[in-house]
Parts: sequence; structure tokens; C-alpha cells
Amino acid sequence: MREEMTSKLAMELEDKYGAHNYHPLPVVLSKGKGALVWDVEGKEYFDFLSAYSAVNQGHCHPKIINALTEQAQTLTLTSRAFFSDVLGVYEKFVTEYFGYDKILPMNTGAEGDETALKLCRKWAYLKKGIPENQAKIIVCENNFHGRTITIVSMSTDPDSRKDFGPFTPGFVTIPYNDLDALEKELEDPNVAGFLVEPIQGEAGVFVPDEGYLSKAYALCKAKNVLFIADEVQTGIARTGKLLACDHEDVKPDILILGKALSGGVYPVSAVLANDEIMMVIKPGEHGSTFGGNPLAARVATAALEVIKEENLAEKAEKLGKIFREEMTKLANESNMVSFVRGKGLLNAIIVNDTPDSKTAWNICVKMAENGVLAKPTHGNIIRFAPPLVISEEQLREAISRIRKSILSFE
Ligand code: IF1
Repeated sequence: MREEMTSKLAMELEDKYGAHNYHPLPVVLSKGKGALVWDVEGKEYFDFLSAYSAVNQGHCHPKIINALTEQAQTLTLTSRAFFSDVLGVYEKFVTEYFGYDKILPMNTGAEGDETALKLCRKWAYLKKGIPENQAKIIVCENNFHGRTITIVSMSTDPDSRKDFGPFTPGFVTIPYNDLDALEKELEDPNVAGFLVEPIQGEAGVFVPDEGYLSKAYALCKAKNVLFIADEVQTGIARTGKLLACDHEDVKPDILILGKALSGGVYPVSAVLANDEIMMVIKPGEHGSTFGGNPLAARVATAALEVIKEENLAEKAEKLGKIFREEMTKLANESNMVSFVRGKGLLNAIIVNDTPDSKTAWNICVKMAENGVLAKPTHGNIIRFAPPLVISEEQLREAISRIRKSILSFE
């Protein structure tokens, strides 16, 4: 007989039997629908994290769930040792959707970044003529691209790196949003690529200056260096355009997608590029057991159709403006909030306290009590990223709860 599940029991089980690689808010979720989630005791919350922008289409979107359940009863995994009747159809759909010749399908965002790094290096040796093992890839300080050893080798966050060495060589770090620093590093003929988040999510929703992406792209093109955009978090309509790069009409040489590519229903990631880059990888040189599986292909297709059918990019643009207006009013009223920043429905408030203070955490605990879920990113920054399907009425209700929570600390 299964013991009656309670929040308390669920937390005890995770504490006893699970690795302690997270410090979750004390909330135990058991149901999700659209912009709403419910805990074990039935308390309702607005989800303002969306699993870090993986649930842009809303929790358990019926169209995506139907695609999942239908395919799950037909064929889930073949490996790439064989063809399937679903993968090619998906590959055509997604390459036309984003405007590239080809896709290399993977599963997690980190695998997408790793794939992009391998693609960039191989292109450097076979096409740019950089001497073998000399390729360098430029990355930005405070980047977040995942948790693998090579990816944390690019990180400047001590917590991501400590005691995980030795690290992968071949990365050059420059300040984010600094074109002079980029131009200087691009003088090195062995630079193969520039990997960048169009908005730095984990770092605290750092939106670069207008024109940064397009000027960075131009500097890379002038030096035959690949512009690689990690849109795992900013992509799929989150920032008010299909891709954050679209705000500046930048078309990355290599595009990395993940998270909401599946609407949060299944791990699906993708690397997109044109033939002169993608075709440097030959059979047997890269892949994964689950990469491009029929379930992922059907789920991702449905997830991308939902984005267009429900105009979620336009919604994110419109509702994001309302959110930032209201948070700016709050910042003017309360000395708890310094300011708000973001694009579309990827926003963050900067709490007026030191990064090592517990204030942001305590605000998030109070917001949870008031029915809004969010989590601090670094120290005193709280990221707000609701599912893009949230209605204006729901958004305004959540904003009033956020206000109430923050003003209760005055
Ligand atoms: C965690 C952060 C966000 C990403 C970008 C690649 C990946 C991510 C721009 C890797 C993943 C996730 C990882 C998750 C929490 C979350 C996160 F706080 F870790 F940094 F969103 F900001 N590129 N971000 O944001 O994708 O392998 O996870 O599928 O590790 O706790 P993944």
C-alpha cells in the first residue's frame, strides 16, 4: 500500500535518496496546466519560472501531449542505426521553420552546446585551415551553457568549476557586451568561433546594448569566425521574437536550441547550420542513443506548431512590456527593488541588497506563500519567466501578488 503522499514526505524522500545537487524552494508540485501548477496539498501557484523557460507553451499543452501519447504507442526509439518514418519529416519541418539547411538532433541543451563546439572546431580544421588542436573559441564572462566538464571549462563561475578540473583547453573569455574586447581577440587567426547567449539568463537576465549582437556578428564575419548563438533559454518566442537574435536580424552560423523546443514535455535539443558547416561531420563522428528519436521528433513538431498557432512571440512581447512597466512602478515605490530588466517574458528584478543576502530567497518564499513561484538566480536577482500562454488577466493577478509579497518586507 503506497503511503499517502504529502509535501513533507516528498521532501524527505528527495533528501534521503537523491543527490543534493539542488536547493529547491520548499514547494512540492504535483500538477501543471497552462500557467498554473498545484502542490501536493492542492495549493495553486502561477509558475513564473517555467522550468527555466522550457515550458513556454504552458504545462501539459494538449496538442503536445497528444503528439507524445500517440507516438509513444507506436514507436519511441530506433537509434540512428536505422531510419525512421518520423525523423526526416521533423528535420524538414524544423530546418524550414528556422531557415537552415540541416539539423543535428540531440537531447539536452548541454549536448546541443557540446555538439556546436565540436562542429565549430571541425569546421575550423577542415574549412578555415586552423592547425589541428589549435582552434580557439571565444566565450563571455558569466556565461551559462550547461554542466558538462567541457562546458564548465568555459565558465567563469567558481561554483560551476571548483574541484571539477582538469579542464578542456581552447577557450578565450571576454566581458559580455564588450565589442572592443571581441574585436581584439578576433585578431588571433586561430579563433574558430564566438559562442554567446543573446541575453545572459543565469547571470541575471543581462540584456546587451542594442546593436551588440549585430555588430558582434559583423566582426566575426570579417574574420571568418563562426557566430554561435546559444538560444536554449532565450529561443522559442521567450523574448518576444521567435529567436532573441531576431531582434537584431542576426542569423547565427550555428544555432543551438533546447528546453521549449519540446514545450517541456521531453528532452529535445537541436543544432542548426547550413551545409558548408554541418557537412564537416561524417557518419560515425558524432551522435547519441536518443538523438532524433521518433518521440522527440513528434513532440518538437507539435511544440513548434503551438508557438505559431498561438502567436506566443507576439504575446511575450506585449505581456513583457506590461510586466516591466508594473515592476518599474514597484521599484519606484519600494526600496526593496532597484530595477527590472529583460525582453519579452524573460525578465528579472534586482533586489536592493547584497548578492550574498537571503533577501531574494525570502521574497521568493513569501511569493510562494502568495501563489507565485520564482527563484533567485545569482544572489539578489529574481528571474521571472511565466509560460507564454499566461493571459493578461493572470499576469496582472500575479503582478499584484508579487507587489504584495515585496511590499510586505518594507
Ligand atoms: C540547471 C541555470 C538557466 C541554458 C543555456 C544551455 C543550457 C542551459 C543558455 C543547458 C540550461 C538550465 C540548467 C538548469 C537550470 C537552468 C539555468 F540556472 F542553470 F543556468 F536556465 F539559467 N544553455 N539552463 O540556460 O541545457 O543541459 O540543462 O538542458 O542546471 O540547474 P540543459
